[in-house]
Amino acid sequence: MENKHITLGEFIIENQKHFKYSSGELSRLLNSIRLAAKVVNHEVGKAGLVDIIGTVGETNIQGEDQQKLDLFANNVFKTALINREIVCGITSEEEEDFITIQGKTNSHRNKYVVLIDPLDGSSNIDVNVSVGTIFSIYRRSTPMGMPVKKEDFLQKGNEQVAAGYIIYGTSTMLVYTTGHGVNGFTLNPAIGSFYLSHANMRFPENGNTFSINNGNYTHFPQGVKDYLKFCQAEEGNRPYTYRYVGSMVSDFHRNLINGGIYMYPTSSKNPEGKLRLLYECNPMAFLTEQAGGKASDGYIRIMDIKPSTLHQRCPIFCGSRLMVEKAETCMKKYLLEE
Ligand code: P6P
Repeated sequence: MENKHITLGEFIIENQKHFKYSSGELSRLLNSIRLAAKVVNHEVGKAGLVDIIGTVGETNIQGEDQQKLDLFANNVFKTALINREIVCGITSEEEEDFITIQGKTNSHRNKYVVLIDPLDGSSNIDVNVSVGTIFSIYRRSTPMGMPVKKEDFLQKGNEQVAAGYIIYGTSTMLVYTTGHGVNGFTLNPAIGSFYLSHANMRFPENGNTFSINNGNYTHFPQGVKDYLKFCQAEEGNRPYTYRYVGSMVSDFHRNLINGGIYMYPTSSKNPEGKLRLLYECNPMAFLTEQAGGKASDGYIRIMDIKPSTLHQRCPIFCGSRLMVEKAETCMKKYLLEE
């Protein structure tokens, strides 16, 4: 089918042939995410109008104020995934432990586990700044029965079969990969369909935008400070432009289109970094590499990191390959001196 005006549903079916071993479950799983994205988008779009803004007065496993929309999004995605009976387990930023799909017919035979940040950047909700959903999909590693943490959820990022994000911005987009490139779909809210608007998305090899919370500057490792000095030097096409939304999906998406680097390094405030390896860094790293970019913790490839806990944090440098490589050079200089 010619790509012109192809819907996400048609695209998923068209590309079914790429999903090795799948007899349609992965397609149905992606379609359940598509449905949930529309429901969350509707609520995000009117968050200012109903009493859904603000916190529920509780904190999540991360010790962060749980915004009502966080909980809403978490429940919408969980319900959509559970009802389709394709998934045997779910890990969410909003849940302390992973969830197994109990009691559904054959749920113990379902092939996939999903790890999700239902609403990333949720602190931006009250100030009407774009937020996003990030998801990561693996085939279960254990043959059947209830999924287990180590083998099924603590898999390396290079085992992902699909990953993507939804950005609830000036328009709502779903961007995802199944290991065959990255494609972006824009929601037409009038009819509730996602249309292929950004086929085969690629990170420009180089860029001139850097995204980092400069407020943490004094706490950064010297290698990061050196790289920031490089970005801001008057030389060649520098100083680069500084853009930081406070929502990873937004900064990542802009950099994917225009070129750039997103960094959340370690700091004395965040000795392990802030972003979560399983449902933020790994899916964004999969998308990055599929779009020709690079994603590391400053030293090694994000998707080669062996996870040890569900909510572990990880430093991340991701985006245009040449920018990430320059940042890694700055970081590794001090590694050699240690
Ligand atoms: P800080 C949102 O909470 C998030 O996980 C990312 O989306 C965002 O880039 C980062 O944290 C913002 O963190 O510490 O700069 O406010």
